[in-house]
Amino acid sequence: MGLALFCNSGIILRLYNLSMDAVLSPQLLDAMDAWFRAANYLSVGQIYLKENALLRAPIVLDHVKPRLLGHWGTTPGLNFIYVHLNRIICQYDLDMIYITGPGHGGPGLVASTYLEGSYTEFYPHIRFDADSIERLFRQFSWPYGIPSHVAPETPGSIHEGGELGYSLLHAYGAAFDNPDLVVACVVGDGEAETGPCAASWHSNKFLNPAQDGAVLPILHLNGYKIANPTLLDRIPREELIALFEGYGHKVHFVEGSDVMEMHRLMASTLDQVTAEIREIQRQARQEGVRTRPRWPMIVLRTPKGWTGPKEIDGKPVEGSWRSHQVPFSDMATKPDRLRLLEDWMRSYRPEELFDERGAVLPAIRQLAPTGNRRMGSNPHANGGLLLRPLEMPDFRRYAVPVPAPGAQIEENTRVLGGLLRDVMRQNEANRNFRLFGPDETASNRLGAVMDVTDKMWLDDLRPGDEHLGPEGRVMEVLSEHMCQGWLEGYLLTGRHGFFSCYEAFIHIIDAMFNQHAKWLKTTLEITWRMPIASLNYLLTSHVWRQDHNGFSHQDPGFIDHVVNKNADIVRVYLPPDANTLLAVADHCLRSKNYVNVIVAGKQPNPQWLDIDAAIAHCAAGASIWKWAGNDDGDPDVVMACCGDSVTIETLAAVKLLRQFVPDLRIRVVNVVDLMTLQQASEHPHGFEDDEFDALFTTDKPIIFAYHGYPWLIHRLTYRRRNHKNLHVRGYKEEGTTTTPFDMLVLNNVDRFQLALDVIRRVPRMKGIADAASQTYRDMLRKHKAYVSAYGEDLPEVRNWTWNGTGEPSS
Ligand SMILES: Cc1ncc(C[n+]2csc(CCOP(=O)(O)OP(=O)(O)O)c2C)c(N)n1
Ligand SMILES: [Mg+2]
Repeated sequence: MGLALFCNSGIILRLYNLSMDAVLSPQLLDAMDAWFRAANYLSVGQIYLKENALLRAPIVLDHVKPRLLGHWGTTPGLNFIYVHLNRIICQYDLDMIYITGPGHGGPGLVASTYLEGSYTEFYPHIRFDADSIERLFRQFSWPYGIPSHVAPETPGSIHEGGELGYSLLHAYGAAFDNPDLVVACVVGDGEAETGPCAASWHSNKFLNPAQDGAVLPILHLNGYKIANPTLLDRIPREELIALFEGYGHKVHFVEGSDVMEMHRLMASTLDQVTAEIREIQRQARQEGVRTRPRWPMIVLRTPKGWTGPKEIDGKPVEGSWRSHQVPFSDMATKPDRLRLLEDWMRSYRPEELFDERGAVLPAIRQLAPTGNRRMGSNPHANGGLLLRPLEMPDFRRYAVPVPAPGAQIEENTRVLGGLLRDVMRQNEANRNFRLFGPDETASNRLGAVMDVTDKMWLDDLRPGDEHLGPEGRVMEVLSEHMCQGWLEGYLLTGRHGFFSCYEAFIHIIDAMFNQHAKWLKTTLEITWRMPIASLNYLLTSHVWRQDHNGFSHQDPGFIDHVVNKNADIVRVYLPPDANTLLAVADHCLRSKNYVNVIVAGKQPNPQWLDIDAAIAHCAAGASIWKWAGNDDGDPDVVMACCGDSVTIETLAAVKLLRQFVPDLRIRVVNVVDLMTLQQASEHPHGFEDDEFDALFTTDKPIIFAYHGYPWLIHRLTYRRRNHKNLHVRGYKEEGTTTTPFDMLVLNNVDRFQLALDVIRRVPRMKGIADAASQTYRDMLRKHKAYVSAYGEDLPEVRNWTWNGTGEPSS
């Protein structure tokens, strides 16, 4: 029969159906091994060669890339797994995607997606001929070519694997609500030492076998990282088994270095784990079994750099950390290495893999599944293709009535909870929306969602447990990494989500945010990558209202971190009240390809804008609150505010000033969309200079009360005409467990300080500056004495209102 056995032909299916021992017929075994050799050949070629791709001549220095870049060590293992997954996809008609934690094995994924034909469909200039293979080699790790990792450019990838640790999380995120999907996930044994990866094994407790897909973790125990052995390779076997059984898995070992033997072992093991996955799903789906299953996983132990050079200069390379990147270089000074490279590449017997023209032999290519079953073409790995917009209720329905500014008190995030509850309800049938949070959904006042869904929970329930259940769409686990990673995987496969988190602790995922933002930025330039839903953060329990916790919980710096990223990707909103929060959240949930950061408190807060005014304000991004000021178009001072707590403070300062210096003309500007402050040339939301000047003037003092670190406002506005008159107050790392107002005092952003700032900066107020300073010092003394004695703020602070008339009064 030879190699001409095609994956989807009846012949091969009959062949597959033989008994376990004969799972790989000699012919199939040979064909799969040929694929493995071809993938390895193409991987080495990408790392080393820019010419003579098919070794039609002996390798000379000119054929070799001047800079040898890439990672060989992990690659043969990834190639080996790929061809075996192809076999089970064909055999069992699986809908499968492949996530590779050691994404530095990029050449392997490029090679395999090339062999299966999907690469050429995305990149038509890379065809099946010798010139194309040369182009394929040359472009790898080459300026303006392709990156060395499994980056967005790589077909079939939702996981670049550059920053290690998140593969399993992405895999589970992809599997949620995708009942027919199997996500094969390679976890590097080095990657497995990272904190996020260590936590992520618990993800199996959140996978409902009835309604979610399956994840097949494959721990790639190649024994080494860059320069060291790995812990999991060196611990005793019983400990390794106990560890993963302890995480709830059934462990299958595939171990060895004899390639043919390993093919047989891997094939029979994959048959077995596929049967186990199917049985778990059958029991859950047909018999209604609701207990948490023991999902299978594979431990694949192969030498690092398998099939590569055994030794260089008397030192082991295969089976050693020395194979991690490029096993040998310095070809210019050590010409014998050209022979080494040639011998290595010829060991894959290219003459058996490519025809005269350089086309990969059909017998190899046809081992691949067809169409969207190819892992490089699976639409789940290009999630925008599957994205359907959320069904959104009209957010105006949740609006808080605001008869007059300040007349009403609400907890802003609780109002948002109503909207999220109905987003959850309206999309229940589509199963494409989930809420993520580290144990804080209720604490963050979003508990209304629990009226329509539970928190996902598969394990034991005890009396007193509330809102826990296996169908729950609220994902709570005390790991910000897990929330973030799941959500990314969920979004990347074409669904929607919302992540609420304490403001200070979102920093835990700074690095994960970085990677997601980089991924999104890159996809903007890849025409075949369809836009996905935005990653939406609600940061609450924020710096100014950490009443229970104190200094450790006070950190508004995530915003500073976020604005470093590409302006096409990041958006930051600080809605001052519930109606603006509703308008912002509605916008974010409908948006695509952004990271939206919303900062909003959960404590009782005066409401400023009715829903129509809120919509107009959010559409503008920043505007003059005429009802709060008295400038008549010609202010003495601009009092700007951005953030809910500091907006209250600004208005309180305005009230004081209007009482004590009634002829002072004050303009109040509120900023809800932080990025309006930046130049239009720098951010799509940035105001043109004229727009900015129309709010902030070109020459009047601006006292800007900002929610976070004050330097950020300077950073965003340093090129504005009136920057020289900008004075920013914000959080300056002074904090503790104290009263809400004392927090503002400690950071000099309290109403008295703001009022004093105004008096000091408006030239014609000079005459009263000394008296005002004295009054300020007296007030602070009174405040400090009171909070020390009574443990709460002064009555006039606690009971402060704007008076609900829009007009300040004493
Ligand atoms: C979070 C993180 N820390 C460090 C690195 C640098 N790094 C790249 S590869 C690697 C070793 C990875 O070892 P392993 O996961 O075992 O992969 P493999 O052996 O398959 O190459 C390290 C430390 C990284 N990419 N990400
Ligand atoms: Mg390793």
